[in-house]
Amino acid sequence: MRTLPLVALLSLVACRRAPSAPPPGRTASATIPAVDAPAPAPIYRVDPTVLDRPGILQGTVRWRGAPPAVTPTAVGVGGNPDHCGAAQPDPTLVVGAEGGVSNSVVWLADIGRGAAPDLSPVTVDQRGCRYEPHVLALPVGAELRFGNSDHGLLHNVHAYYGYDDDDNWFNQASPHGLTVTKRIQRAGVARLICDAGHVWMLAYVHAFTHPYFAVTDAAGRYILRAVPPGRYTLRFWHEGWTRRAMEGTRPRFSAAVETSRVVDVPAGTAVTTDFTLGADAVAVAVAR
Ligand SMILES: [Cu+2]
Repeated sequence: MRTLPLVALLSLVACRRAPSAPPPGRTASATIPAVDAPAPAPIYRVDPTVLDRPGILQGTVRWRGAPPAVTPTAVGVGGNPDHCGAAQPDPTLVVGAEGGVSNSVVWLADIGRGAAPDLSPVTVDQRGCRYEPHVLALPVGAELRFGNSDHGLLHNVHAYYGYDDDDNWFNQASPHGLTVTKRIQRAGVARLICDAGHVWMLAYVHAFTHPYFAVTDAAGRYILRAVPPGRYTLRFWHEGWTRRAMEGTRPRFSAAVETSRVVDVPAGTAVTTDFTLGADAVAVAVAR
């Protein structure tokens, strides 16, 4: 089912952004307005009265062309090679057999009313010296639980809000067999790294005040259900995949790739918006 013109195209150049500064945008061509400067998110209220005939927003994130080679990180002496092996894979870009890009996040940036968020706990495991999953999304108020499945190995979860190391969330030792729980209190993106010598360990936690978000699966698919009819700003995020620097032995990657587009969701209708990523680190949204 499609409700938007095929030609609607929007492309935004990826850029590094501060949490309070939305990325500058540029409209290539669009029959639906591009979003240059998203407005601040409204206060979200649970309101069943707007859910009589909800719609669905769905789509796929695909890689255009051949995926770039990703560089494994060598596990040095301080990284417990007896547990973690000689090298660990780069977690940033995962492209499936059909070109689907997992670990992208898609959400509604400006929804004010709708369904209640699911506050079930979400678990991230530390297994094989990696975070599983690598990208998580959950609502404010939900519990984030950390497990450590690496027998005999101490991890240390250090969480920062944003992309730099200057806004501490928590710093928590995570021994094998112990579950650590943190409640999500702030919307936005946070970054998890390990301070126990495992410099390749990296995860992202996206938090929202509403339930309208999704992380793409192994086929690159996302789906937002129970969307009240209306016009929304659909936001796309991928963490970025180019190594730009080493911080000691820890790799630091390029800025996240982000874009937005305006979508109309008619009552009782499924609307499809796909996203394409490429080596030029530009995200393109196409309605179909
Ligand atoms: Cu660790």
